Amino acid sequence: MKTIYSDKHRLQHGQAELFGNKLVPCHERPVRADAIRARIEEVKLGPIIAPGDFGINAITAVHARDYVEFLHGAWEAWRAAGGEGDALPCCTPMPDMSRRLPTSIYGKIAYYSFDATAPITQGTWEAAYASAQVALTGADLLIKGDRAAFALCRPPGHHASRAYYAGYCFLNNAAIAAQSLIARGMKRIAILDVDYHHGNGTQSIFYDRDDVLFVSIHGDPNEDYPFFLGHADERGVGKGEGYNINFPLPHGATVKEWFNTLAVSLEAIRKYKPEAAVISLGVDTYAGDPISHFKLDSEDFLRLGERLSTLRLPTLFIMEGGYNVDAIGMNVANVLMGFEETRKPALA
Ligand code: OKP
Ligand code: ZN
Repeated sequence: MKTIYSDKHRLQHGQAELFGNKLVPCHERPVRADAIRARIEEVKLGPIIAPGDFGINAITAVHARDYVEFLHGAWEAWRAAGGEGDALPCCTPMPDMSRRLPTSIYGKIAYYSFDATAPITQGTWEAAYASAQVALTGADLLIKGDRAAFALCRPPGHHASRAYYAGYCFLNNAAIAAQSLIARGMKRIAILDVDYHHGNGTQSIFYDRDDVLFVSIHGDPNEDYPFFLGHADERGVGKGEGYNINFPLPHGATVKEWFNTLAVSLEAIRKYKPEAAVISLGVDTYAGDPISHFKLDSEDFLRLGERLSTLRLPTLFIMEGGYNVDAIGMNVANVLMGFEETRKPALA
């Protein structure tokens, strides 16, 4: 399968994120994508290609225009207002407050964000835009008949919603890709989010829709980020009811439980009969991940790829999380190789 990759990911290199009670070096850093790319080359997964440009409209099909305009100009406004270093929010509005957009850039940053883990830097817009185009190029390959593609997106996307950024994410690459598959004629898309963290943004974007099924396996939001979405009783609303499926698992979940949950997820996807699958691929389920609590080992990622191939669907992999830089390349490539290996037709 082809990998879509842009060097522009490097333009997102924040200095620090708020982690517990301290500012620590960002977990989401450029070397992540470099390590994945290097491993893809090493195992000869297939050609690595540059993204095309599918424009801004494919992005505003998912995100609010005012939010996109804010992201586009945020860093300059921050600098013009005397902001130093990267832009981080100081607060976030609560439900009993007004939802009026402040005129101050400090207030705007608070208005459009949900936490202080996604620093806006000089290159954030350009990197996030390129990351979305990487995803859109993957969707384009599927439309043109490729059976699978790997969008090596960075920054990731699944925590970003229609009008807010969060958790290292600015534009929701998986949602943008899924929406473009629909716009280009597909009737039903299944998004399976296997990142350790719940894909709150993706869930919210498609919550009232039945043309995109969202299924997620993740750390229980009682115990883990993003805390305020990801519970099993969030099942969708209106005609979207029944088309949002969450599988929260506790910190101590075993690998066996995780794969059993994957089997149930795949069954739900089969029942939905989608035309394509979009996989929000995070490998922060790895036992050695510095910020997560599941226990998958590198071999388990081969198995994950094999299981995903049993859907027999055109499949677009969208890179999300994974923060053990020494293992991220192997873990991601294992998913993709496991997928490719088992979809080869059996020898007669
Ligand atoms: C992004 B993705 C853990 C704090 C975590 C933000 C995590 C963002 C994860 N104590 N803060 O889903 O991999
Ligand atoms: Zn994650």
